[in-house]
Amino acid sequence: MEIRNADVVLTNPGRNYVVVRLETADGLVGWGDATLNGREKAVEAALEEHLFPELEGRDAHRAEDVWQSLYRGTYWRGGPVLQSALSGVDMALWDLKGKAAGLPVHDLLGGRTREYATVYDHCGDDSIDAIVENAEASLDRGIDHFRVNVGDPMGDYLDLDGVVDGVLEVRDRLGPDPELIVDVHSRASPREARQIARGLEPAELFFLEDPLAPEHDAEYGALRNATTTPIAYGELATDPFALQPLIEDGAIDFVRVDLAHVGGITAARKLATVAEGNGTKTAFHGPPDLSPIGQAATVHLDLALPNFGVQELTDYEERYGDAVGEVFAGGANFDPSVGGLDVPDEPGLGIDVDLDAAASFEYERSHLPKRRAEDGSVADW
Ligand code: CS2
Ligand code: MG
Repeated sequence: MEIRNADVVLTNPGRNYVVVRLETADGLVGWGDATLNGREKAVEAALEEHLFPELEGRDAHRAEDVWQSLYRGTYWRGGPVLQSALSGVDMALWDLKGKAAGLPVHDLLGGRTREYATVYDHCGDDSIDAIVENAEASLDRGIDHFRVNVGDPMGDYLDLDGVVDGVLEVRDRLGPDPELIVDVHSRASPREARQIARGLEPAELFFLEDPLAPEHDAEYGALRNATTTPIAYGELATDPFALQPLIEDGAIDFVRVDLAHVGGITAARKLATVAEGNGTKTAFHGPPDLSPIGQAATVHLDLALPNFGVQELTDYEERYGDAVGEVFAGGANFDPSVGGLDVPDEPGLGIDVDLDAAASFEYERSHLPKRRAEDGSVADW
């Protein structure tokens, strides 16, 4: 199954996505997601100038060998740009392998261990009333895992008293049953993270998401020992092997890497297998800046993993109307009767891209918001 053509397509049906398209000599087409929010052009150049020339003529079945040669084999391993590019190639190779075999990707990964991937919904808002209303609307859609961030993410989001008191009030209003999640978005210092995690113990969170940034990896063990609040970590991780010691040491409870940033299905699966051995579960990143191809790849892996924990939900139609659906057909679908995501039992990832529609939604330069503290210094967004 020789790789003949490799292309990258930037499209913006609501937000920017980086789509990898690999075609074999037999005319099979595989799709991958290489979106890196705000750095799309850098990934496009990495693919066109550096990764694609190495793929020409390679055997598309050898996903692991391609992964190794684009990761270790280039000496300059890791980093968000190169790992996102590699992720897109890796997903497209799994898609091709499934299409060649006539099997869905989750079958290639060992087969289903579950019928659907339980999701968590974004219910954060400015006021407690609004959060409770959002959560009730989610419950009506069959979802019982909610992310309940309190406050404006650009403002008082990390006001320590606000976040703890607000979430405790949300718990009070929603009762003991729903599973609650709070995303710190890597904004806390180690001291703040300990305070938030301990302050939130009475709320019995499902997990506290990404309390610390990757430069504080060494602090996760201390945080874990300081609190009973479960810790999820990893959406910023772009070197899978840097995360491995945290999993092995039991310093985190959920691995939430992003399949479009950590090195695709191949990398996320390696980490999940390490995690299985010590009872750590997965909670893979599923934000709107992951394209439906990335979402489909993630759900295929969710369905196959014995240690799946929960899947972050993005509902593209709800957010962007019909536009995303005009470019991407198929992929993961949400089933309200179970509150979970599933993928069609079609060969490969089960998703298709309409290139004409993609071209009609032109890339628009944008980047993540920049945030400054009250004194004018740069703060983490
Ligand atoms: C967030 C993301 O979904 C999440 O958990 O942390 O929306 C994050 O802000 C974006 O992926 C950044 O590109
Ligand atoms: Mg997050």
